[in-house]
Parts: sequence; structure tokens; C-alpha cells
Amino acid sequence: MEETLVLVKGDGVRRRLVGEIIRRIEAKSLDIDALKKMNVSRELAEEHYAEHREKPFFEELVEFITSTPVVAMRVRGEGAIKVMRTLMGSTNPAEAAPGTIRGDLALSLPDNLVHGSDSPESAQRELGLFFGQ
Ligand code: RTP
Ligand code: MG
Repeated sequence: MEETLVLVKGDGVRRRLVGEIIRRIEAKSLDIDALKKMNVSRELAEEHYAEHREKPFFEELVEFITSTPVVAMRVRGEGAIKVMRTLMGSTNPAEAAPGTIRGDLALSLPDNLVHGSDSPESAQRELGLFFGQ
């Protein structure tokens, strides 16, 4: 069984969409193995988004993820990494397909509600950072 890290980011928590996002994950028959609401330190944010360190939006991204609490989940199931990315929709909510979390519930960057690991390597690394395994 595959595991992936899912974050409901600050905009999702602020808009009280945690339940709606969990509902969609469960409706897809994925398992939520662990879940916690937490603050993300600058250190954790920079580590988590290390691949984006040189991008123009890096500072905005770190500000965004550290400014309000997030809900972190370890999500498990067959093909969980790719399945979660499909449920989430495209990075830019303006382009995300209807039926997806971002397509249905978000409008523009950086407020795209969720994070999902993008590969088995990222998933292991990110689960280690957020759940210490
Ligand atoms: P995530 O990592 O959050 O699951 O999202 P993703 O793979 O779909 O997108 P990624 O390219 O990894 O970007 C990470 C987060 O950075 C913000 N972003 N802003 N202003 C911009 O052009 C821009 N591009 C990306 C988004 O919050 C995105 O989720
Ligand atoms: Mg990403």
C-alpha cells in the first residue's frame, strides 16, 4: 500500500473546508492513517519546499504555509500518491478541472487549499518531516 502526505493549507483551514476535503478523500476509499492540526515553522517550510528554493514565489509560499495552522494527514491506499494528485487537480485553481478539490473550491494561486506529495521519494521525505517516520 502506498502512503502520501496531504496538507490542508491555511486557506482550507480558515475557510472550514477540512471536513469537505476529508470527505472527498474517504469517498475515494483512501484511508486516513494519521491526522493532526499543527503550525509549520519556517525551518520545516523551507525543508518541505526545498525544491522550490530558487523559484520567484518561494518567499510567498513559505509565508503562506507558516502564517496559519495546517492539517497534516498520512493518507494510504492503492496508488495513493497519484490518486490524491488527481483528486486535488492542477496546481493553479483557475485551470483545475471541475470535480477536483482545487477546481471546485479554489480560485487563484497561492490559495490552492491542499498539498499532496508528487512521487514515492517525495512522499517518504515529506512524511518523515511531518510525522517523523
Ligand atoms: P503542492 O506541492 O502544494 O502539492 O502543489 P503542486 O505540486 O501542485 O505545485 P508545486 O509546483 O509543487 O508548487 C508548490 C506550491 O507553490 C505555490 N505556487 N505558486 N505563484 C506561482 O506561480 C506558484 N506556483 C506554485 C502553490 O501553492 C503550489 O501548491
Ligand atoms: Mg509540489
